[in-house]
Amino acid sequence: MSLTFYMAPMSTASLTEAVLAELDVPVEIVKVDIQAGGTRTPEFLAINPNGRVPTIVHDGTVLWESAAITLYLGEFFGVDAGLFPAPGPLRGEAMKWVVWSNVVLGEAAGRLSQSMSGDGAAEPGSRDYVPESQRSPEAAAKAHADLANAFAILESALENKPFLLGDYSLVDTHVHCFPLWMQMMELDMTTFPKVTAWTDACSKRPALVALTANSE
Ligand SMILES: N[C@@H](CCC(=O)N[C@@H](CS)C(=O)NCC(=O)O)C(=O)O
Repeated sequence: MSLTFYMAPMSTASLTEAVLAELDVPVEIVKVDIQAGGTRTPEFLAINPNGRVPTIVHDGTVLWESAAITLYLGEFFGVDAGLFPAPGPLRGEAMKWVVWSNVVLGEAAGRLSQSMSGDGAAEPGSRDYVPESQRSPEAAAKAHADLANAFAILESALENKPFLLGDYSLVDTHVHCFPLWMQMMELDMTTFPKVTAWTDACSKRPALVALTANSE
């Protein structure tokens, strides 16, 4: 089995990094320096024409988009590891939450980050960088409202269960990275106590604690 993971620290690739840490599968890690143009070389664009990380190559199959990667790794390695549901209704729930987290929650979080300057905002040189002149309080307020709405959905999903599918799964590994990112951006999360407690519980998973310790 061969598995290569193209990543950059503190990027969307952190989601895949967390999923791989939970799965504990042998992986070759290739660090790509975004600021130095590592995502725009002909070699990298030949693997991922979007020029973005995360990207994985598993036994010759190239995958990009973090949600697709989590679902693929879940299906391939996670079912046997007891971290991802077999095909059936719970698998559908897993697909729903992972895709939603990228398309709705992550999209709003990305807009909020782009509307801010300083820590948490995309660095100059990144494709996602928005120059100061193009940032506006209106865009920030809209991103904030959309994010609050997404967190409210997550808060009510966690009303009666500790994890999104009941038991801990790769869905939690993936989705909790978004509120974790917002915590790092010092977003006030006090109105979402269940999301905060769940994010903390996910971060305390031994594999994720070890991952954080190794990357410091
Ligand atoms: N929708 C993609 C987003 C990936 C993405 O935006 N990655 C950024 C890092 S956070 C990137 O690789 N940027 C490269 C660049 O700016 O050149 C996913 O979920 O995988």
